[in-house]
Amino acid sequence: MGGRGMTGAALNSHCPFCSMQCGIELTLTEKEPGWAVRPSGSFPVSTGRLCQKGYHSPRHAVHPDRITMPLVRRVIGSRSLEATPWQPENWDAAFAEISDRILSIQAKHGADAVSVFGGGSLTNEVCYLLGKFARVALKTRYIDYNGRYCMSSAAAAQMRAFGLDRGLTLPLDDIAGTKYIILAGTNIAECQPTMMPYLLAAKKAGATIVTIDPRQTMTSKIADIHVKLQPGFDSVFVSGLLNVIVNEKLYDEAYVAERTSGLEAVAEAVREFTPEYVSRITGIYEEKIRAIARGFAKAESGVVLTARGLEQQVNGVEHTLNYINLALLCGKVGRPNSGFGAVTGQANGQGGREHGQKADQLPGYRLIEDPEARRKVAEVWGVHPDTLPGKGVSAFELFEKIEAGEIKAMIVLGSNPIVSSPNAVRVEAALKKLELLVVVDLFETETAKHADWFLPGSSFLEAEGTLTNVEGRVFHRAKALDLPGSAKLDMHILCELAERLGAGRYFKFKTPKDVFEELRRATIGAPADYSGITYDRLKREGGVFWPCPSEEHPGTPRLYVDRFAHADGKAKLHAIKPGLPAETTSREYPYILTTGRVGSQYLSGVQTRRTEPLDAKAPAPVAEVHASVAERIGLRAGDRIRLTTKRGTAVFPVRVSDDIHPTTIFVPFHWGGEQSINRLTNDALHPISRMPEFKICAVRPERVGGAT
Ligand SMILES: Nc1nc2c(c(=O)[nH]1)N[C@H]1C(S)=C(S)[C@@H](COP(=O)(O)OP(=O)(O)OC[C@H]3O[C@@H](n4cnc5c(=O)[nH]c(N)nc54)[C@H](O)[C@@H]3O)O[C@H]1N2
Ligand SMILES: Nc1nc2c(c(=O)[nH]1)N[C@H]1C(S)=C(S)[C@@H](COP(=O)(O)OP(=O)(O)OC[C@H]3O[C@@H](n4cnc5c(=O)[nH]c(N)nc54)[C@H](O)[C@@H]3O)O[C@H]1N2
Ligand code: SF4
Ligand SMILES: [Mo]
Repeated sequence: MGGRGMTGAALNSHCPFCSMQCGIELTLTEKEPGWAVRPSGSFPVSTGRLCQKGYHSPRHAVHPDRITMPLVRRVIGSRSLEATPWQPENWDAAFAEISDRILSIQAKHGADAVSVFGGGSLTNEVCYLLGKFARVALKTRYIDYNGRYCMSSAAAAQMRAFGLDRGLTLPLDDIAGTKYIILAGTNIAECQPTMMPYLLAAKKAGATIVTIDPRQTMTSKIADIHVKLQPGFDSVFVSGLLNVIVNEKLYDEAYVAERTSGLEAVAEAVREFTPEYVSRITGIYEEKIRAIARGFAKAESGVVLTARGLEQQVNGVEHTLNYINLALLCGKVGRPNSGFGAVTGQANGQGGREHGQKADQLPGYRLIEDPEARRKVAEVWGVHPDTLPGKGVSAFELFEKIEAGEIKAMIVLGSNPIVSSPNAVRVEAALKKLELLVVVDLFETETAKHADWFLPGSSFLEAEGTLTNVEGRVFHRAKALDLPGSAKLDMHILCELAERLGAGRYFKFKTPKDVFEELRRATIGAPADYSGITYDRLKREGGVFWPCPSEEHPGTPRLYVDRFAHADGKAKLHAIKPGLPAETTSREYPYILTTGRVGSQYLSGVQTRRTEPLDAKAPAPVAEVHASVAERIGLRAGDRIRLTTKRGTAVFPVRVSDDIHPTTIFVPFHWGGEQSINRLTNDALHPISRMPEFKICAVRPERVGGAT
């Protein structure tokens, strides 16, 4: 542990991985591995539990691979960047040289030639600073972040339906008391494991649980009904449920009349989606459709949760809106033990999308094109509103702009886009075109391999700050360890760089608390109002739900109790016309490739691949295929499978089972290089949310002979 903390003392922190943000208690010890982790008793959300990732979470933070000083590659002559060895450099030289290069690129090509790519694992303070850094220090419109690949379809849908976007409209405690739970495209058992006790408590008290997924997952094991749906058919399936609910007049008439608008259009849109018709095109039995529709509508309380399964599609906003229609028609939003939720993914997937990392956004979920929002935020920042740039483009489109030569430099902080972006070969080629790539990370990631500068940032154990969990609960995470070597806090890297860029007076923050105090002011009266939240309160109360407009305000665990956030106070129902995926199967590419996660790896794998006990459980990606696929391509024991899409090809070990829909092949995405499934995925984007279609593309499987 290298003297980075006090041996024997119990240090409080939070697991850095999923959006549950379980509390951990870290004790440094003399024995290998030098520390011990226990679930912390003081954070109520995780009910004294941790999953495997939480128990092993400190391991990557103290890994010898941590880069602990700035590194540079100055290309000389005709050598390529990748062939040039890293050289250590001191911070002063790093800041001086990086800012010089930024300023000279901007002098030549304009302010927008420099871009920023952020992440959802960062604290609210760093997300806020990153947005301000882009707009005030770099004066560029081009900032976006990895949450675009994550929550953007859910966010667009919730904004449209409710007028506000907070992942869950209800606290987790409400879920434990509900009577009917629909889990669509969400594999909670592997992705938010400590949420399972809430679902199991509900089940024990008599709740019915329905899972909708092309695979029988660990989560579907607790379901009463599993709907094995072909990817892309959620809107069709939900329209079938709505058809039954409308025809049998099962909807909550008083609630729908008083609290929503748009019933007629929805009734009209679902008219043709009779259970017979939906059954014919999805293969789901009519009786199952009727049973779920009746069960959910008649239940005294109910919850619908969605996640990336149906959101990461070019129809992801529409699929989500149809699930929201279901919850609204049955009067299940804004009532006790009821609600809708799009389950947030990353540690700060919620706060990360509220404070200005998004291309069109200012802090507090304000819109950068709204003159009033610009005026308010500019006032807090001490700049003239006219100096703030307009909105930029989404994460993937940043790479398209690099391709087109419009963007010449990028700062990546808290993401590994070469592994996590769709059509990753294209993204890698784009990054190689940059004149300047600066990566702030803990490790030399696949993305950092193409950087001119690597700056060692801070891990979760070293950076104090606030995050906002899956429920919309803001909480405080204390610092547990000192930084390794000469690594710096992310916030200090941004502030010092801003200083060198001539904007130092806007970045006079010493501590995360200083940043939070400004964030509070910048969100006064905003949709995501944090102004009543203070560090003291967070430490005292174990978290506060936003919106929280004053220090006397208790916070808002349950949203929309009296009114929705649209001007008329009503939620909007949306008539959904199911659409096709961007790529449909063909004779050449006869199957659907879908991608996702396994329980022991996390996102681009940078942290968990360096956590031996986790990595040992899933050291490489395995393709899941249905037995009929194996039979068709003549797969034998020990064989591997070659998957080919229009964009690329890769070979994987195979798991054959009947748990997956016969049309579908699943591969997890946590690896880079030859093992990267994102070299095959489609970069088609949703027209509004700009979410890539990670969950559907057309694929050809072929047998690759085994050892024999
Ligand atoms: N272990 C682990 N936990 C994680 C993460 C991780 O990488 N590893 N990542 C975190 C993050 S950032 C996120 S966003 C969340 C993601 O959490 P989830 O969204 O739950 O995870 P995924 O595995 O991407 O997708 C969920 C399910 O969608 C199904 N699916 C695919 N296509 C469709 C479809 O068309 N319709 C429906 N209904 N289902 C479909 C897949 O079979 C899969 O089981 O997890 C968080 N937690
Ligand atoms: N095919 C496919 N692709 C997907 C998805 C999918 O389902 N299928 N899901 C998408 C989703 S939902 C997501 S969220 C993205 C995520 O994709 P990425 O953003 O690439 O995910 P991470 O692996 O979390 O990358 C975070 C990086 O930041 C570093 N890091 C962590 N904490 C800190 C910190 O505090 N400071 C600094 N400076 N660095 C830090 C880590 O070391 C790591 O290198 O992937 C997307 N890609
Ligand atoms: S459930 Fe999520 S936050 Fe909790 S220990 Fe597991 S990965 Fe960490
Ligand atoms: Mo995510």
